[in-house]
Amino acid sequence: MDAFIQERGRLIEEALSRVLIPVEPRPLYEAMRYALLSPGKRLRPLLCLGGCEAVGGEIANAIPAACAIEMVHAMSLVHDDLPALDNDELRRGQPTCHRKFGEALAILAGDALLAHAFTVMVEASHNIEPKRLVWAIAELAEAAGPKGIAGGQVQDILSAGASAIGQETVDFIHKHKTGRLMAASAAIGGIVGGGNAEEVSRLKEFGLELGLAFQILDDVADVTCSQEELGKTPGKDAKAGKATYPALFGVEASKSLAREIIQRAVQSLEIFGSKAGTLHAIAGVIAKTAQVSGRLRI
Ligand code: GRG
Repeated sequence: MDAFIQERGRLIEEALSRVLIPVEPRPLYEAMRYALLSPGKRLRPLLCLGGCEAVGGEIANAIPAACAIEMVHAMSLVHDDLPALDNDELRRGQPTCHRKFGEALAILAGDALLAHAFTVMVEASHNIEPKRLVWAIAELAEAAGPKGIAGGQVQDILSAGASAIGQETVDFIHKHKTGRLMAASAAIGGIVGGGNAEEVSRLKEFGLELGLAFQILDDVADVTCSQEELGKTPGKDAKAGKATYPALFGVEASKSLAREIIQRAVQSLEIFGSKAGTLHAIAGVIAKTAQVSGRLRI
């Protein structure tokens, strides 16, 4: 594991532990904390810090936004696991939020995480110019909504079990469901770090392509990994009749396509030179799982 990433991971973990100090109603905070603080890779907050560094920004200024992004991600996982969606029992190696707290509390914890993410982003971002903060908020909101995660998830549901779903639809789903939040993560880091429009746009291109490759590899892992390795139930995509890269092209071709996409993604980082070190390291870790069929570990 890259020491660079490890160090930034520690900063994120510490900050996350401070964003949800429990008050009343305690059970709501408990469910929110359970979803947020369970052991995830913190890939999106890392992308946010990496984007900030790439434009020469101070990473302390990107920490509140990085926490907000992880809150949105955690919320999407909680809702994804619900009986009405994936109906999963295991997430991050632990019982899913609704299994532990019941469905009503899990739905509300997800809702509260989504809303509170924006409070965290605004309250703690004292050093960010208001215009930049509004820009960053708009990016995060768009990545979560119909043009992002929610839109991708609906297309995913509509496509499950349907015949003749091709690569174009799968790319649409992956880019919306996964890519847009990764794009926003890197871009928001660039925005709060003081980057210009061109730099932010390159960070977005990078994150979107990386997100596509990441989702392809996540789908490969669903086919090739055990429950212990995944921390969630494997084989669910095939069971649900989902169109994925492994279903369309097979495991080996999917891994090599993911590698090509990552190569394309890092080309967007050229303008940042050595300042994009963290982003290169993250892309490198993801690319490595394209060589072995393992679970992505950061
Ligand atoms: C955000 C408004 C809003 C609604 C949510 C349920 C839903 C709508 C969307 C589901 C999105 C989803 C779960 C996409 C999969 C993305 C993905 C690859 C998740 C796994 O990411 P990792 O491996 O997870 O980074 P960890 O646990 O490491 O954080």
